[in-house]
Amino acid sequence: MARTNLSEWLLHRQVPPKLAETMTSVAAACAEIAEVLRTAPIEGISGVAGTTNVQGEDQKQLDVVSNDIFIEHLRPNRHVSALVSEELEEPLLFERSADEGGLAIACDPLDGSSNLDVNVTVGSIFSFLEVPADDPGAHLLQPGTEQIAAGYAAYGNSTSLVLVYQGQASAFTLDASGDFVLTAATLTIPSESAEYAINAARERFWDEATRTYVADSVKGEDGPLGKRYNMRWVGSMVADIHRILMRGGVFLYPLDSETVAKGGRLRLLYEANPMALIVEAAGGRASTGPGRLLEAAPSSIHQRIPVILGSSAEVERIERLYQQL
Ligand code: P6P
Repeated sequence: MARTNLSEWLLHRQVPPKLAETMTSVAAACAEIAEVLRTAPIEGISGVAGTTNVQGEDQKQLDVVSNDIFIEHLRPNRHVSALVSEELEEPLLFERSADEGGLAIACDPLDGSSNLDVNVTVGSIFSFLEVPADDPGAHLLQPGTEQIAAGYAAYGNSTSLVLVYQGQASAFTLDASGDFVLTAATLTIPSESAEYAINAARERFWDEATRTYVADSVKGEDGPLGKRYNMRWVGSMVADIHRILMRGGVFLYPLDSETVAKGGRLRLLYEANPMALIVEAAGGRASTGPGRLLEAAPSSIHQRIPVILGSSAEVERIERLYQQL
């Protein structure tokens, strides 16, 4: 099979040079993170950093290292005006001359890092926004529909890179030479599925819609949904979403009685929005429960949001429950 690499894909998709160069910078950061993760336990850097991030969560050393790698690759890129990161309380603004800048990246440099010390897939999630080069910091709170591209890297058995641009999501795999090789030109999520991903230990906090959906799924063939369901929960969003992109399913981190005060568990700008853009491009559906996720208006760069996304028929089923209950 003729091999297409990331550079050839960017040309083929006619991605504008500024964005193409920036997607290349992010891909290079992900390739470097993959390399660091591969031997992290030997280097003794899989543990906690002894610091907490803006969310008050213990930072892993690799959270900080991954964030630094993103900065190292984006600072020299003259098109990038700003970086929003889960690991940075405030946006990082880069000094650019009058004819430079115009792009911002919102990222979670290393998502799922609580899985690092048990060698479970983790990932980097990123979103590309256009911002005025002369005042980038004032224009970062854009709804997900405004993203000009998005993607994630999944550091698993192999390193996958998924990118979405103009309504088409593609997947690449990192080869031994450090090049990303196209392995799926167009990702499509089956509209029907029988696999849901939720942290079932949170049942006591769930709202009625979530409780009803999961209870109906557990009833299997004899229940109202008339088919046998399976459950998966990796505890790493990138791993769960990648599985859904590859074979369908639905991912739920809904608003519940414990997370309602914070607006949800997952972050809007750099976890939910990029994943929602990818899922919708693949024919899936992305919801907050009551509404379309990509239309949520951010109020702060670290805002949290409920996330229900994946196979369209399953997400629609859940949305109908939110309307009824
Ligand atoms: P819980 C990882 O910390 C993360 O942000 C996502 O990657 C993952 O889906 C979720 O949190 C796991 O949450 O409550 O099951 O630990």
